[in-house]
Amino acid sequence: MKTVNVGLIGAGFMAKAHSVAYAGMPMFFWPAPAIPVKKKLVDINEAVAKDAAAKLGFESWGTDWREIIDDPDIDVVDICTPNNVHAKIAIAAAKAGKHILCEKPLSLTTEEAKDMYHAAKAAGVTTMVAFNYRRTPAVQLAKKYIEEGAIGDILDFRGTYLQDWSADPDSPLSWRFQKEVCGSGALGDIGTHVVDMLRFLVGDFEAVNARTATYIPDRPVQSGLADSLGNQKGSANTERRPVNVDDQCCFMVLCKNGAFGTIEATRNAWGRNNYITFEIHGTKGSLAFNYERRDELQVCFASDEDDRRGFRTVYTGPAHPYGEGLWPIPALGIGYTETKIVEMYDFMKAISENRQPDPSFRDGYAIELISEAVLASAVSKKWTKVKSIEE
Ligand code: SOE
Repeated sequence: MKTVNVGLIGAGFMAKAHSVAYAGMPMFFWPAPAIPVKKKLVDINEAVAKDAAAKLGFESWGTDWREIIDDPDIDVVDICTPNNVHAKIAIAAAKAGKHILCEKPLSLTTEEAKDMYHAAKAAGVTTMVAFNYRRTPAVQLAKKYIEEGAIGDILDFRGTYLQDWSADPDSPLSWRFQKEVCGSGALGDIGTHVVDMLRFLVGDFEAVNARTATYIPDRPVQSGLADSLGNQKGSANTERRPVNVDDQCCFMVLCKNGAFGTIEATRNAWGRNNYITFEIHGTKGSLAFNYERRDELQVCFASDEDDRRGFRTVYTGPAHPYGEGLWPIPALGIGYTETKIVEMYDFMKAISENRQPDPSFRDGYAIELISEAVLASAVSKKWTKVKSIEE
């Protein structure tokens, strides 16, 4: 069976998620399209790199990402770094002929996204952006209902991604609050996941009208290298520095097919942990999903008898997308790990079939163009057209 040698850059939460998925994917999907081999892990900090490589099962480690690019044995470059270095690593990887998996959002700016897309296209390599939530079987089932016309023409939709890990004003100023490193705040970090899902389900966005807000203008400087995602609180004596990105972002969307929607993202919603939801209303029915109950899809059909009409729950299982690899009885329950395992399956399958998967760098670039329009609209306070991809 074909093996694919992986070089992973970064050693945080995502490095762990991807490493578990590389190991687990062939245990779920057999025969696997390719067997990932964890060759080398790189992090700028030597101790962190050494420790992560041992813990996550990599054969070797290093401190310079160019070691991975220059290594002829590496087939896949997996980018799990903060957003500000995605572009330079991805462009170098493409030029070296490596396939690329990049964490979301794709880049800091649309210019970077365009360059990444063009570099990968010119090199003919397979690319994927790690928007894993669309791979939840219930989300794929929603797509199936829509494609089959089961809910008719889509009229409108609403999507949310609500978290509370940074709602406390004393939670630290990680890189996720510094524009130079992250590009945007709640919008890029979590809003783009919902944009990806709704773009996948409903279609391309034409224009947006947005409002963004920064609720906590400064935060305590974080100590240590790892992003603590709110778990390390500053004390009264800790130096505070400004936040220059959005804590909350809400926007209306007009799709190219005429559907209208709203999308909301915040990391300041006390009580909401990973509250990714959508509701889609069509001329013949509705669909609703909540990631906190990720094995369920709520469906309602207008054609039901008046006295029976209402949302029913479909629990995903072997009859549903990815069911052949996941668990054998509906509602045994999948988790975050399974969404990443499925992501790795689709990525390895695309590599072995020499094609682009969804979402590829082209989709990542399209989402950057949407984010750019959202941020521009929040300033102009006007409807703003989403620019087209420059092929
Ligand atoms: C932080 O908000 C975060 O880790 C995001 O960056 C991830 O993409 C999301 O899946 C979980 O929350």
